[in-house]
Amino acid sequence: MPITLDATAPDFEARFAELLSAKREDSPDVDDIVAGIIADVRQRGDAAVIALTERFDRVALTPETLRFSPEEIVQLIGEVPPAERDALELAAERIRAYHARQMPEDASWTEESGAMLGWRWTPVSAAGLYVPGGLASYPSSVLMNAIPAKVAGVERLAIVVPTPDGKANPLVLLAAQIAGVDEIYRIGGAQAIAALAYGTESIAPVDKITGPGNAFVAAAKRRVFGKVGIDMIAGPSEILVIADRGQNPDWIALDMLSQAEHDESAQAILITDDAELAEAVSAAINRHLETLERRAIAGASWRDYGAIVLVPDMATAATLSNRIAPEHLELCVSDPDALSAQITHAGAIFLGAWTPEAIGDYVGGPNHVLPTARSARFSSGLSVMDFLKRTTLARMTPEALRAIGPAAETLAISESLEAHGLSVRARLDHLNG
Ligand code: HSO
Ligand code: ZN
Repeated sequence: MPITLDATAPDFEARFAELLSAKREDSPDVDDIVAGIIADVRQRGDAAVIALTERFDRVALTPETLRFSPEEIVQLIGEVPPAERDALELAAERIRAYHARQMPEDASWTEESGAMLGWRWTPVSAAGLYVPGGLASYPSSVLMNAIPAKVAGVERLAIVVPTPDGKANPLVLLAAQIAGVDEIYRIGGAQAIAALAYGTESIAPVDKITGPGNAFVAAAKRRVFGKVGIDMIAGPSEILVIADRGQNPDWIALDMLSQAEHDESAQAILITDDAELAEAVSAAINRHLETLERRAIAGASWRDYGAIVLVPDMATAATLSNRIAPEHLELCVSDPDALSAQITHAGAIFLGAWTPEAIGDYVGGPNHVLPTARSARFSSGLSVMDFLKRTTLARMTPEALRAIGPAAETLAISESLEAHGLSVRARLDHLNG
């Protein structure tokens, strides 16, 4: 049974602390295997990738067929029904418009001395996007990863997606095409991450790798970090709903189940000041769990990690929510704006009863790659920033060097870095004739 907590009970702090520290993912230790795979790909390139793909995906490839050909893509994409194509295009348009607004401005200014300072943003040249095969092969995630990269100006965007037993997902290919992806490779696992990071004869290396994956992919991303940039290591999905009296319990139940159905380790939590609503939501969840297609997954998530927290007021709800720092936060309350103003840690906020979290997963516009496992305390969802770098700019004038150069010289001497000091002194001496 999911737990029910009462914020006014004497043992609440202890039980809430337990909820916060519950370890939801026991990721198997695959690091040794992954290290071996990466070494193999670095050493043997295409040959290693091909052998590993044959072993894990049961697909026989050649250097020529590692990559989907334009003809294959056109043919597979042709299978997608118009309604799904239209929906993907609408989603892509809205995600593109939202992320275009995130583009940061360059800045520069001139001080009185004539010194100029500033910074400039430039995109990474090449990015690689991992798309899982099988159950979690989400076309929407292709859009969420690829569009920010393209909006940021990434020139070369490559996708790797495993095709177990040769089966490709046409919707994934269509999403890639709509997003403007340049290359698609039918490889997956740690070998795909290694190929993207180090390159092979047929796959040019990239500078940044994003996208979700299983424990092998996560371990590989950790290992190639430093050689390339990575996004985050995403954990199982989470939703926290804060609701007050008068809300629709059935809608709330479905919103909670929408994240619970992702993963047995997903977490859905309700915080409310209305015990009757809590009862009604719990009953509605149980009712839906009898018929939902993914009831086995959603049911396990709800049973093992679900929670209902009763609070005396909405201020307490906000405080507890900030301690949880949820990936998704729904404010199903009469005044969502007032409550939202009190939220300091959350990946994404959904305001009011008319905003199911699923809108954010697909068509709202904001990114659905969000910080999980309380990392919203210190990080943000995927954005154009993940594909941009900031370069700082400085230009001194003789007057500026006269004004601030001596302090640099003093600090250089105090750090025993003589050449540093002399590089400034030589110019100051020149100025002094
Ligand atoms: N809610 C997931 C993303 C997703 N939902 C993809 C549906 N498709 C991320 O937390
Ligand atoms: Zn979702």
